[in-house]
Formats: sequence, structure tokens, C-alpha cells
Amino acid sequence: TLWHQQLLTKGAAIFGFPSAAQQSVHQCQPLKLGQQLPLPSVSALSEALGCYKDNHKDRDLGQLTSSILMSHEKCYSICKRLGLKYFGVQGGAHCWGGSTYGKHGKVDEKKCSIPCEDNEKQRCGGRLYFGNCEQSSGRSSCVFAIDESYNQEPTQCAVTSLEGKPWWMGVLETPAYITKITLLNIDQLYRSHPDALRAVTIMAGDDVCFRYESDESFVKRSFPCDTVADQIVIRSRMDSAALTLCDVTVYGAPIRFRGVVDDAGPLRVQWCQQSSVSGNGYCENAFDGDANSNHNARPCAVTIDEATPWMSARLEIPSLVTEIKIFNRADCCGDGLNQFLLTLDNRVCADYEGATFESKSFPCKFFGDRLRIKSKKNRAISVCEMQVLGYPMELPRDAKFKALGCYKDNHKDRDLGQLVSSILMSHEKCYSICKRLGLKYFGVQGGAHCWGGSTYGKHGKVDEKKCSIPCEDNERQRCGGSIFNNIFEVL
Ligand SMILES: [Ca+2]
Ligand SMILES: [Ca+2]
Repeated sequence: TLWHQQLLTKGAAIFGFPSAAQQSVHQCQPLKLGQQLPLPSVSALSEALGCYKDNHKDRDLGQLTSSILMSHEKCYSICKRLGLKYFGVQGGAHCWGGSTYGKHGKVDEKKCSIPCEDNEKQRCGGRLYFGNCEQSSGRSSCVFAIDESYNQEPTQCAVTSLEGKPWWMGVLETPAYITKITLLNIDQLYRSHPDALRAVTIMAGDDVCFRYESDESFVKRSFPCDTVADQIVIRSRMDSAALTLCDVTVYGAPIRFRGVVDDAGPLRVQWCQQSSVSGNGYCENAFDGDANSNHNARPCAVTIDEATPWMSARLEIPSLVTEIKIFNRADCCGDGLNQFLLTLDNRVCADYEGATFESKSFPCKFFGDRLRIKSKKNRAISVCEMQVLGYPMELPRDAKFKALGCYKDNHKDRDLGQLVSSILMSHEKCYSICKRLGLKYFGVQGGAHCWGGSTYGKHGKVDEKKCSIPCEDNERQRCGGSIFNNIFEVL
């Protein structure tokens, strides 16, 4: 259930291998996949055929050959090796191959461009798409919430059994910066069970976007969010209820990764924790770049003997992880670490029960930043080094913005069109959100709110004193007034 493995209907850019008769260099309009790349080899070796519709129930190109951050060259060489005549890249990550193409028709080239990738003026913060889903019961029906149909009859919606704390989970096609999640319930006429949406937690990855609680349910409602993730979880807190979701629509912008055409590089860890420390076996020793497996020569991370000891670490930058390599202790006690669960955020990379190893690589193809190893045994564990490989997401560079002054706003006609966040605001935070969303101007208001837009000033400039509420996340900064924005320009 990875976004790497499946995806919904989206356009695919398709290329063909030219026959021997076609010797000329062919024009190719490469899809940009996180980086602007010259792709001479592919354009020389293949011919771009255009952008074609795909269908997740009836694939245009029959074979999914790879799903790890794709480049045209990579997809070309995989399909060439497999003897597939046509290849298509999709969703920034997937490579499909086949011997025929085009059964669902050709579409406008624009459908084959990842939003916000190559044109800053393009409207960003668009709709994001799910690749697959799961739910607590009635599993097959979860797809009705991601089928892009807004029919509100129960048979056309994702519906769980009447049960305790039902949940629904969808994995996005690609990790994204998520700003808004809209839920569409079944029509009130059909509600016979207690409605699980009356008390529901909306999560993106491991972060809570919103906790909704009300005696009344809703037909349709949007919830703000401000996090990077590749999965959405809708979890009811009710003890006996049926969860009914006719549509889950997510808005935001796909995130970019650094170095996706190179081999995955080592990822830096920001901090770590462990269930207990034995001697000087601090968890930092597992991330010091030294894989020495003799704890006496070079300290490892070591816990005491206890029930199911664990170590966890947070990556400096949320990343698309590809692999985790664990170096065990070799001078003694290595068999403490041969039954464990290795997770990234809340997903299992490895459920290991096997031989004691000195070092071992575990593939872990998830997006996230919280890494955890938890023993299933009741003995001390030692980790001498843990190497995490992958692609860090691209963060905005140093904050570059210019203050434009204090401007009046109006509840009924907002100066800046889009409320992007309302949680613990600072100038830098509002800047980075709006920068990621491609919004040219941003304004902070009421100490907590961040607005973004492409124009500003329609209700006029006012005295700076009207914008004197301290920012919730930085008391030294001013974050507007009750209905006034401190407005800035993204440079
Ligand atoms: Ca639907
Ligand atoms: Ca070490």
C-alpha cells in the first residue's frame, strides 16, 4: 500500500523507441521531476508521443516497471531492458511500459505537468490525488472516497461497519505539502447508523490537522492543514459508529526532492531518543558516522536489559527514504537485536525475526521523518550505527521577503484570497507556507492567521499601529490586528 506502487487516473507522458528507420534526433518535451534536467540521451533515443490518459482499472501501458522517483532516462533504460516498446512516466514517480498505448486517448500536454514545478505563476496549491486507500472494515469500498465522484448514496461511498473507532486511510500519489482536506458525507436521508464523522480526527501523516467534535454531523466540510505528508487518515473517536465518506479531496502542492537523479544519499538525523541508556551507550552514537561495531573501542547506542527496548530518531528534513542500514554490536550481545520492528512514521519498513547479523540493509520506501526500531524481546539492544538513505525534500531557501506595511482587511471580501494557516504564526512560517504554495504576497493577522494571495491592498493602507498584535510563535514580531494584515512580498 505504497504510493510508489499504485496510483489513480492521471495523465502519463509516453515515449516510443524509434524504429531503425527513424534516425533523426527526436524532439522531446521532458516532464520535470523535481529538477530541471537536460535529457539529451532520452530525447535522442526515443520520441515523445505526447500526454495520454490512463485509467487505474484498465492501464494504458500494461506493466508497472518501477516506482521510485522516476526520470525519463531511468524509465527508458528499464523498459529497454525489458523489451517494452513504449514507456510512460506518471505522477513523478512511476514508470509504465507496454507494447501498445493510447487506448484512453490523447490529452492536452498540460495534464502531464506536475503542478507548480516549472512555472511560479501557475496556480499552486491545487488538488492532490490518491493512489490507494484502506479502511477499518469493508475494505473494498474505500475507493469510493477517491473515485472523483461526488455521489452521496451509501452504495457509492466508502462505508465501514458499525464498529468502534472506524477509520479510513488514503495514500497520496506523491508526498505533498497539504493545506486543506475536504470531506463529503453521505446524504442525510441515508444516515441510519450513528455517524462516525461527529467525532473525528483528521490526520496528515503523523500530524493532526484537525479534531472535529459536534452533536451535529456535516454534509461537506473543509479542514485546514499545514504539514507535509503522503497519507491522510480519517479516524473516528466514537465507540460505535459507521464511517461514511463519499469523497476525500486534498489540496496542496507536491513537494520536490533533492538529488533524485543521483543515487540516494545519506540523510542527517536531527535528534534521537531511546527507552533507556546503559553506560555511555547514548543513541547519538548510532548516528555519529562511525560504524565501528566494538562498543569498547567506539561506543554504540545501548539500552539496558528491559522489556521491548527501543530507539528512535528524527530526520533533519522529511525525506523519501529508500533504505536503512543497521550495524549491530559485534563484541558481544548482538543477539539482542534479531527480533524487532523497524518503522518510519507509523509504517513498518521491516518486521525482522531472523539470524543475528553484524550489519544488514532494510529497504524502506516511505516518506517521513520519524524513524524507530523497537525490539520484540526483553533484552538490551545495541545499535552501533544506523545509516538512512534517501532523498530529502527541498525546503525553501533562506527567508527572503519584504515588508509592505499594514493593510485593512474585510471579512466579506478578503484582501488576500487564501487563508493558508492559523496555527502558531510567525513571519517566517507564513512566508515559507506561501512560498511553497507559490503565492506572491502574504499577510499575518490577529497574531495567528496567515493569508496569501497574488494581489493586495484593495481596502487600503493604514497606520502601522493598527498592526500591533504579537505573533503567537514569535512575540518580538507583529502579526497584524484584528482585521488588519501586516503584508509582505515573497522575493
Ligand atoms: Ca466518491
Ligand atoms: Ca556509531
